[in-house]
Amino acid sequence: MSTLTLEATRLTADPARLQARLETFAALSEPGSGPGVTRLAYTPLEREAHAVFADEMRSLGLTVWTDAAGNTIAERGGTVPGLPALGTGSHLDSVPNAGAYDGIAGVVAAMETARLYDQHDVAHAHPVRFIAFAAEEGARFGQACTGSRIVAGLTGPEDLAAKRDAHGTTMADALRAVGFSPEEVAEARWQPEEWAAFVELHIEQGSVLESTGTPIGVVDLISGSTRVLLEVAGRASHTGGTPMHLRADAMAAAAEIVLLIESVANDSRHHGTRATVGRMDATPGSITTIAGKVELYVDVRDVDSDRQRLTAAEIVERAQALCVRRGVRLTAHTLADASPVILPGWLRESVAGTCRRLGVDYRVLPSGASHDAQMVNRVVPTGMVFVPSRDGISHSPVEWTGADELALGTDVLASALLALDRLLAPTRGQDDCHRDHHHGDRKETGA
Ligand code: HGY
Ligand code: MN
Ligand code: MN
Repeated sequence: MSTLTLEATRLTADPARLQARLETFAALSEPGSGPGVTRLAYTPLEREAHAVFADEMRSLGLTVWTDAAGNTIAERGGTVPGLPALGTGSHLDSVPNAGAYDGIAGVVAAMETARLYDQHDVAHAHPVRFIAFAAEEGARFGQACTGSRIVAGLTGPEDLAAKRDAHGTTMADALRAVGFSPEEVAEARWQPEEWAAFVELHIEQGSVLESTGTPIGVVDLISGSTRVLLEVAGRASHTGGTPMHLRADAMAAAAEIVLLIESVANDSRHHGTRATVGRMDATPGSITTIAGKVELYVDVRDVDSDRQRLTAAEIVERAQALCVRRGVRLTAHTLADASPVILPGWLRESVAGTCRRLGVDYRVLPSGASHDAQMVNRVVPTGMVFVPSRDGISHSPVEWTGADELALGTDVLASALLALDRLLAPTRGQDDCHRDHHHGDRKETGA
């Protein structure tokens, strides 16, 4: 393999190839599921998308395998034996009626990076692993980032057996249905010594980059999320025969809870908190029956770990008091709970240095959304590159990022990984231990 000097050749991604991959994945959507893309966690469609990823990676001569959690990993060998891996990737599952970019942008950027390295016969000391994570979206089972939580050792068989979707299917059953054994997921766990660094490219899913005209985001912090199911139990009864003062109306109570949640997130103590009820299921859901039961799915996000949990607790407490006043019963269940994560500064600065070297304008910013990077960072130092989202919209069929915008992000990603390869490569005589644990005080190579 010829050695590519970083200064000599800027790796330039092909927007048309990126667009073609995005369209291939977007076509893998549940038939009859309505607008946008619906490819939920641990479904046959998600596995089809992983097969598309695996096929292209195999065509480049990479070694490809799928782990016990359903994550697909493709490795391009390094030139120095025995070094830990660099990694990049994102997820291939979607929320219902999603756009074509959330998660997918990071996977197609990883695929394009592998192709650029092959095309330019790039040599890198560390092996580079390109990854498609499974089950990142919490839309189906409530918990987000399951594939990456498993590699980080944060989720095991008991979790998988406890989480259920709207049809009562457990995550464990869904894994079995697509050919995996939930009892074996611990085999997918990553060992820190096998990894050097990881960088995920993702769409911003907000409007900071677009509103400031900045093409690239370098993420410093990823928001946490606490998700709670609130079950309001009233008394189903005839809407005509039951006078207003004799009701235990679960829907009216739920409606007041939704507005309570909005008011908490909007009050002066909660700058930066986001609290949402995006789903509400009423039973029996009939126009002539007062709702006997309503389930509200609450999502609390914050960049401050304490405030995130305190907000969720305050919401439950105040909803409880409201229900007592209304003569209905409240039960609260925590569905998922992930802490905000501050990404390592040295890695963030290395990615920023790559933007400067490439002459690409960038902005350091926090992520309002959760990401696989949040879980991966528990095992290996992680960075994130954002590309703009039009109108800041995501988790919607109108989610959109320009192919040229994604190509620029891919240029940054491909070069940033090579800069990390140089930054972390063992130098003659330097003690490995020193290298691993004190790279924070390294001079920035500006590479
Ligand atoms: O919900 C999230 O923040 C991510 O899109 N899974
Ligand atoms: Mn998402
Ligand atoms: Mn995502």
